[in-house]
Amino acid sequence: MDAYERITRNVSEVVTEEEVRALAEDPEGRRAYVGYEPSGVLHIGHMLTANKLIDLQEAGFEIVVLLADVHAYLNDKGTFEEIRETAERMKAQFVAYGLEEEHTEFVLGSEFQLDEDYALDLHQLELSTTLNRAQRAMAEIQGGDTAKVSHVVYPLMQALDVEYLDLDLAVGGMDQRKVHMLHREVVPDLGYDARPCLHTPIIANLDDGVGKMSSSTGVTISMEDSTESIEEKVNAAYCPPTRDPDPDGEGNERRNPVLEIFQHHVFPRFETVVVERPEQYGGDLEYDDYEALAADLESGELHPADAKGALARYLDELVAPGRAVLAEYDE
Ligand code: NAL
Repeated sequence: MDAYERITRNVSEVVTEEEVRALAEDPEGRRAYVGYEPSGVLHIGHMLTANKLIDLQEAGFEIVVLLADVHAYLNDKGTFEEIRETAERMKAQFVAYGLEEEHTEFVLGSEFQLDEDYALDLHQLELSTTLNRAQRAMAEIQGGDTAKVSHVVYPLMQALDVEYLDLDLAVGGMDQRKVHMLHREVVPDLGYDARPCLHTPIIANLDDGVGKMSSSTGVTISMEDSTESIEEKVNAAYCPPTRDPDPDGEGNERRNPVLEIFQHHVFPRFETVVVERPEQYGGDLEYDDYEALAADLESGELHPADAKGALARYLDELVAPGRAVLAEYDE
């Protein structure tokens, strides 16, 4: 797999292909980043962007993980003290998940977002951006029902951070794309270069294959899940014998979360995937890539129940190191 292929595999959007191709030609030492509002427990959405960071590390990138404490505060996620504490836990779970520590820099937003230069640049963006534009950028990120002034400051800060962290590539889920587009539109006015972006897909809810899997609205998998609870959730998952009919999540069709997790979480992290089956049902099946597994599910060669059994085992393996970290914190 060449660098460009590795950098862009499994992504929903590349902005722009030309700019990312230029990075892929010389990826050594380039800086890619993701930002997260600190939360105490990593869930499958964090793990998905982390898989992309691991791809980027393998391609030679340095990774910056922004633990966006000020953003979490602006999005009403708790007191500043509480948020700081969860940031530490989050960092430990990312390292356990597989980000190489020697090529990953963890930065707290508050380390630079409270500086004078930053505040003045932010105020300049506030002057040049309409309320409507900022609110649209925030629509998919905002928590709570009532829009607060903080919710329009938030995307402007995120747009500015890319410059302040001296980054070459911004990575985020599709829910971040409007903020990244805002970044590309507004930072040139401050005399900064707009940066290219990669957007990863949002996986469907496990239980019904609709919408976005998140802890607030549906069944998700997190580092808090025991082996048994992963088995239970995966066994109860919606798994029609068809491939994803709507890979970019643009429509309202029900999707196949079991296949999506195989594609985005299992195959990127394991060379081969073994589906265990008793001899009387044909014995074990082995897959080197997602396409082959999806084709077998579609043809009926692979039964959804067997696919789910394998999925639960691999997810458990991915979650286990983070689960151990959380257990240490709870002691
Ligand atoms: C991501 C988030 C917050 C601040 C950021 C700053 C720079 C780059 C990325 C950032 C979190 C993200 C979320 N908006 O919804 O989780």
